[in-house]
Amino acid sequence: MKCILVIAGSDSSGGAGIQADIKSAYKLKYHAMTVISALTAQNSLTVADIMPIPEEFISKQLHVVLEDILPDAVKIGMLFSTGAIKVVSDVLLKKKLSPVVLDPLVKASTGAMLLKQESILLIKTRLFPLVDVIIPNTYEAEFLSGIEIKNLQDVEKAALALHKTGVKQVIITGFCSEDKIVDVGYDGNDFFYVEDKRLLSAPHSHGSGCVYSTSLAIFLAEGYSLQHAASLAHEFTMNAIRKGYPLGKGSGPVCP
Ligand code: PXL
Repeated sequence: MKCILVIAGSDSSGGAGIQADIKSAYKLKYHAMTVISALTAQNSLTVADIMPIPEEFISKQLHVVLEDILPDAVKIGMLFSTGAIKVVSDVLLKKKLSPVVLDPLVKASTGAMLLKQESILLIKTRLFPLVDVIIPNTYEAEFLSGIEIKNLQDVEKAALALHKTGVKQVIITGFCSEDKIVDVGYDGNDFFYVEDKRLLSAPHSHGSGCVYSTSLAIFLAEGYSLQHAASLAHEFTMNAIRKGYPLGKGSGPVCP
């Protein structure tokens, strides 16, 4: 059985985080190993609280799993604390794991910060250079690069700025212009674009970023090129958004 190591936070409403990662992996016939970095108390309207898992215990989860099982792919989601960033970076330095996809989460769609203020610099300097791909959405790309994104050229500028941190490859997802949505990839040499029609309505999209990053890691593990994997992950995620269902009073979960 092929397997993916997911390092991420738990979403008590079951829509995003580890729960979305497990569903995506299962759909793509991968077993998911789940190292939990933080617990969130949330529903479809709000993240009410976050409890970071102590770094010693994140480290223990990682070491015990990796001592026994070598993953075919790694996806890193919400890390939140500087301790989590340090522990994950240390493991990536010591173990040869690949492909490693990092979703540099900053904020939940409902507004709560998923990355502590003091973690922002550390994730860029310590973790970015150790992963294969980062997949910020447009907001995260602006936030992490300091470049305001108004048009496609700005997206490219932000991708180049983020690439300068030492990360090998960057995909900025979900840039919207008129009736189109574009994911912009930069593989270290060239740009590529995954273009699609914007959905007229996407009321239930909670967890879409998690579905994208987990499926991208799996498609890369299956041997597809970055561009091909990006287009398959885009398609997989759009389908999950189309099939999202109403649950709770806010945005319901996607359905991978
Ligand atoms: O969708 C981003 C995300 C990822 N991981 C966790 C989350 C959220 C959004 O709420 O709670 C744990």
